[in-house]
Amino acid sequence: MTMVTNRVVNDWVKEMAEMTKPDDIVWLDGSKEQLEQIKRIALETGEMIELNQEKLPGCLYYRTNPKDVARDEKRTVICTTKKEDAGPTNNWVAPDEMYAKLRGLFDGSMKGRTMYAIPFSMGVPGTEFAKIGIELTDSIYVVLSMAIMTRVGQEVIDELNAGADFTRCLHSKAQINEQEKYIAHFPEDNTIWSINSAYGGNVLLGKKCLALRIGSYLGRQEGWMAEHMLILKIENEAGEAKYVCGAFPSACGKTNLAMLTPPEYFRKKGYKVSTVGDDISWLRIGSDGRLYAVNPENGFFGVAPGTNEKSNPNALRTTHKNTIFTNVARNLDDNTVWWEKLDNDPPENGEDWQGRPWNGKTSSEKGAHPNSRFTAPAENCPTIADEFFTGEGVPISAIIFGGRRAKAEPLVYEARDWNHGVFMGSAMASETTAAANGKVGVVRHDPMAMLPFCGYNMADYFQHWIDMGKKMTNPPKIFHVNWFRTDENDEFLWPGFGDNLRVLLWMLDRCDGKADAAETPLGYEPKAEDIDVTGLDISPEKIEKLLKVDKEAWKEEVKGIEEFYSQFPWLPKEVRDSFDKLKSEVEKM
Ligand code: GTP
Ligand code: SPV
Ligand code: MN
Repeated sequence: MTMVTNRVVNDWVKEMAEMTKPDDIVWLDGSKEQLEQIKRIALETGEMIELNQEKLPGCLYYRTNPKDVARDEKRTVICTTKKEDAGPTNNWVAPDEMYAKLRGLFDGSMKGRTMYAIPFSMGVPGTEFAKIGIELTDSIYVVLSMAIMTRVGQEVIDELNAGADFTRCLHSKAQINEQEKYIAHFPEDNTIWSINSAYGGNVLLGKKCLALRIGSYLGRQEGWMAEHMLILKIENEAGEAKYVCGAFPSACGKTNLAMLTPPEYFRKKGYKVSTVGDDISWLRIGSDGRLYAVNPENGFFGVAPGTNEKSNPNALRTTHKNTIFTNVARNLDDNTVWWEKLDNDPPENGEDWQGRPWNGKTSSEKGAHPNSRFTAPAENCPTIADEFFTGEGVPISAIIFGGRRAKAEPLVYEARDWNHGVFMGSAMASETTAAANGKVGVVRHDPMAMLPFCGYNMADYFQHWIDMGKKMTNPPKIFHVNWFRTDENDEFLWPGFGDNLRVLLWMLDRCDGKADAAETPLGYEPKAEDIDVTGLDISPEKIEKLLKVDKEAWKEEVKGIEEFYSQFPWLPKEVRDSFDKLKSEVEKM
C-alpha cells in the first residue's frame, strides 16, 4: 500500500490522534486480507459474532447498546457560524462552542484502542459525482460496515496524494454514554465529529452525515442536489429503460420499491425492474437539460423486519453472504438470524436482539428490534443495475415523494409542474418510525424526506429546488404517493410492494403523454380505470377510496402545512403561491 503523502491529511490525522490518544493507528487499504485480519480481532474480543459460515458465508452478527439502536435526532447538530444558516428545523450550536465541548469528550477517548483510518469515496472514484472522505474510528464494526457501504482503499489514497479535498470524519464510540452523545456537523469546515454512539446512521459517517447533511450543503454551493432517494430502473416490453427517484422518510419503503419484483402479469409481458440505489441520490443537471442521478453508496443498510420471500426476495438474497446483521434475533441451534415476518418459523432456542434467551414460538416479545438492519454489498443484489457500477448518472423521468399516511393522502397524484412539485415535497408529512429515537406513529412534516438530513436552512433548501428547476429544460415530472392508506378497520387498502409497479407505470405513461388524468385540488389523479390492475383482486370501489380527496381531511392538512411553514421567516414565492392555491381550491370543494 502506498503511504499517504498528502501533508494536510497527515497533519489532520496527527492532530486527531493527539487528542484521542489511541495506542496505534492503522490505515485501511481496502484489501480482503486486511479486512479479514481486522474481523478476526472483533471476533476474538466478542465485539462481533461469526454466523453459520455454510448457510451465511462471510456474515457477522452485531448488537448495539439497547439505548443506541437508531439515529438520534436530538443529539444531531449543525454547527454554522450563523444560526440562521442551520435554520429552524436543525439543532444548532456555534462551531467554537461545539468544538470546545467535543474536544473535552474526545480527549483520550481512544486510549487502549486502535484508531482506524478509512479513506473512502462516495460515488465511483474518478467520476464527476464522487466525493472523498476519511473516517477515523475506534470501532471495528464501523470499519467493516464502511468497507461494505463505501468504496475504500488505494484509489482514494492516490487521489488524496494528488491533493484532493476530503471530508474530515472523526468517530469514537467512547463509552457509548447517551448523555454525552453528539453527531456534530461543521459544514463550513467540511468536518463531522461523532461520539458516544455505535449505531449505523450515527457512526457510518459517509452515509447520512456526509452524503446528505454535508452533501446537501455542498450541493447548494456547487449547483447539485443530495437527496434521501432511491433510484429505480424500469424496462418495458420493448426493452426501453426509464429511471425514477423516490423520496420517502426513513423506514417508509425506499429499499422495498428499489428492489421490487413485478407482478406476474407484467413479468410475463417482459417488464423488468432493476436497482440503482435504495437510500441516497446525488443529482446533477446534464448538458441535455435533464436531471441525472447516482447512488453514492456501495451497499445497503436496510431494515430487516418485514423483509421476506414474498415482500422483498431480492433484499433477502442480497443478505445471504458478506453481510453484517445488527440487532436481529439469533437462532442458537444453527447460528443463523431471524426477525419478525421473516417466516412462520421463529427459533425456539433463540436469543433476542439484547442477547437474552428467547423462544420465538412462545414469547410475546419481539425477537428483533424494529429498527434492526442488514449491511450488505450492493453487488450481492440480484437486481442490481449495470449503471450502478459506472457511477455516471442515469436520466430521471420522474421524482416520487411519499409518506406513511393512514388517512388523507391518496394513492397517487401528479404535480402540475416542477414548482408545484417542490411545494408538494415541502408539504410532505409522514408517521414517525423506529428508524429514529422517539415516539413511533406520530404524523410529522418531513419535507422531501430530508427533515433529519438537510445540512442547512430548509427555506434555502426549498429555494435551491426552485432554482434547480429553472436551470433544467427537461425536468422530471413530480408525483406524490401513499402506499399506507387504511380503511375503517385499519387494514391497508393497497397491496403495496410489487404491485406498486402498477402505479409507477401510470406515472411513466404520464411522462410519455399516454395516460389520462383528472384535476383535483392536489394535482392530477388517475381515474380508477387508468391503473392497470390485471391479475389483482381489488374492487373499483377500493381504488375509488384510495384516490379520494376528502374536503374535511384536507382542511386539516392545510392547517398543518400552514403551522409547519410558520417557523420559517420566509419561503420561496413559488412555494407560497402553490400553498395559497391549494388552500383556496380546498375551500371551494
Ligand atoms: P430507511 O433505510 O430507513 O431510509 O428506510 P426505507 O425507506 O428504505 O424503508 P424500507 O423499504 O426498508 O421499508 C420499511 C418498512 O416499510 C418495512 O417494514 C416494509 O415492510 C414496509 N413497506 C415497504 N413498502 C411497503 C408497501 O408498499 N406497503 C406496505 N404496506 N408496507 C411497505
Ligand atoms: C434512515 O434512518 O433513513 C436510514 C438508516 O437509512 S440510518 O443510516 O441509520 O440513517
Ligand atoms: Mn434512509
